[in-house]
Amino acid sequence: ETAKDWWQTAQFYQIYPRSFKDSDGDGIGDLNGITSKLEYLKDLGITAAWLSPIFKSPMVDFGYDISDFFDIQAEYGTLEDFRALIKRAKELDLKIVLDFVPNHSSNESEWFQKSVRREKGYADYYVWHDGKLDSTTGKRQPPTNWLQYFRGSAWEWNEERQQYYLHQFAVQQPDLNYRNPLVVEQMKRVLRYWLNEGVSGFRCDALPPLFEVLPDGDGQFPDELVSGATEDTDDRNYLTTTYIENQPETIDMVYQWRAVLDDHQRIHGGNSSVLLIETYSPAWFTMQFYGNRSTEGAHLPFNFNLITVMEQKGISAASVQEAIDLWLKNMPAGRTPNWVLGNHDKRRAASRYGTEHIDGMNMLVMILPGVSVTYQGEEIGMTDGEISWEDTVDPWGCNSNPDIYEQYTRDPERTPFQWTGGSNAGFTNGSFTWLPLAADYETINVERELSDGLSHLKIYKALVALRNSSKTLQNGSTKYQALSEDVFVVQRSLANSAIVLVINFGSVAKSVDLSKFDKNRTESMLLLIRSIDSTKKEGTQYDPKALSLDPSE
Ligand code: ISL
Repeated sequence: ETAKDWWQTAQFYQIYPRSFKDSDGDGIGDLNGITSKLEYLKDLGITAAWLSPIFKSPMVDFGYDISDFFDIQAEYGTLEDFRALIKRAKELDLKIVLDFVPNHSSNESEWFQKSVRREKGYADYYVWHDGKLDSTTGKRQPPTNWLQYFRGSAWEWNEERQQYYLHQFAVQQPDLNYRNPLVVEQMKRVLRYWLNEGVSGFRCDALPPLFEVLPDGDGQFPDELVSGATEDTDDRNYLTTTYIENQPETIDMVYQWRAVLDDHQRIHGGNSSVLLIETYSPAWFTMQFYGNRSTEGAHLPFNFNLITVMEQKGISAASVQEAIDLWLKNMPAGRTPNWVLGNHDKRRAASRYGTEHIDGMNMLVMILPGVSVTYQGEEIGMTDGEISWEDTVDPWGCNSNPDIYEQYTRDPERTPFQWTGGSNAGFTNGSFTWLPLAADYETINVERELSDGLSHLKIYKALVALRNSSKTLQNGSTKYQALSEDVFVVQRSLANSAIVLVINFGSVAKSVDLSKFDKNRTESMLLLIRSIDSTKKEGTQYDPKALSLDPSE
């Protein structure tokens, strides 16, 4: 057993900077706010934090539309503030990972402005096309029927250049052209720049749309087919995404970024830095990001199966088993698995799974082998905010209408972090918050949960502490099984020790016979049950033949 590198046993935590902590009273989270809360993360046992984008941006997509990849958004702070954050993190031995948004820039980026004007070196920085003429009306039409993620066409006419440009996200997020070597090199410069500022790696945004299919000999792209997934012709699910997602060149680009990171370490020394890949793709594509026999790729392509499988099939022991199988049975040998319950694009875990399941799900991701990733607020069981149409700011929501926006908007999972039960949940000293608070902040907040006996936060802390210290959880073998429709069990074991998690997803009490699950090892088990520090203490004696579980325990 070779020693594990820091990222292989990391406890990652996603910070959404706009909503984490405001230090200057403007109602918008900022870097100094984050720095002031690094001790909180340390106290939780977090070992690495990933920050959603902090770069200069007109904030159409709240930082995922970057106008200067080498500068900090002024409302979040300055480069000096960022350096202070990195310095404090180093003192606390916390790794900081930045968001890398390679697919597109903001339309306010200098690169795009120059490209519109066809300036030398920039003319082909983006994906430009003349479009086509409708044979009957003679009118100009977009080159293809391709749809953007945020509803509507993926092509926008530019009056000045007299061409269409491709945008797989909002109109204000033109897609960079990765078939242009200048773009490829420019984006590697971005990686090197922030590595030199002391970051420990990158979460790479939106990989599926990085490349599109090559045009034919006449420069024409193919139309997508009607997929049948929805009747709504603006919804991306109306069409297939065969030509605009998951192209093989995308995998190779990630391998090139990995080489940038490894080269940096070879030249400058220090710890390894990581690549985390955001992709909602089928396993055959996702797993390639890890690398192959000859080339290293990303350290961790995110595993979203505990989100996506359960969105489709609901919460049950069987769907949990399916989600775990989907990763562990497809992952190439020798790679590190990971487990994600939520992020800033998905409904809050506590709202999606039900508040009664949040402790069980946190236990699950922390007992499973490899890395777990927590989205800010999951540790206290934050729930979705209720955001009216009038208050809606997410472009995906705004591109719909008052009747259907709730299907699309991502505002509910982005409400300000709940530090206290006081004014504006302790998020800001000012009176304004950029999104309304979730209604439950007076009961669900850090201050209260740190003092309450059996809170989500206390359970979370106990779990992370166990994970960080337990060789069985770090190196042990893994066995898991749905014992019935409701009861799921995971066992990690190393030599003579075993840690077992039993979850009852059902709404009635259950008696479970664990001896069927593992005949040989029913004695020295440390059982993790929801009531980790109250009635059922670690190491308490249980009858493995008749373990009683309360509903949702
Ligand atoms: O949100 C999604 C599923 O719920 C995805 O379709 C999402 O749009 C996709 O995974 C890309 O997301 C990332 O890039 C977007 C940005 O809006 C998201 O916040 C980010 O996570 C564009 O940069």
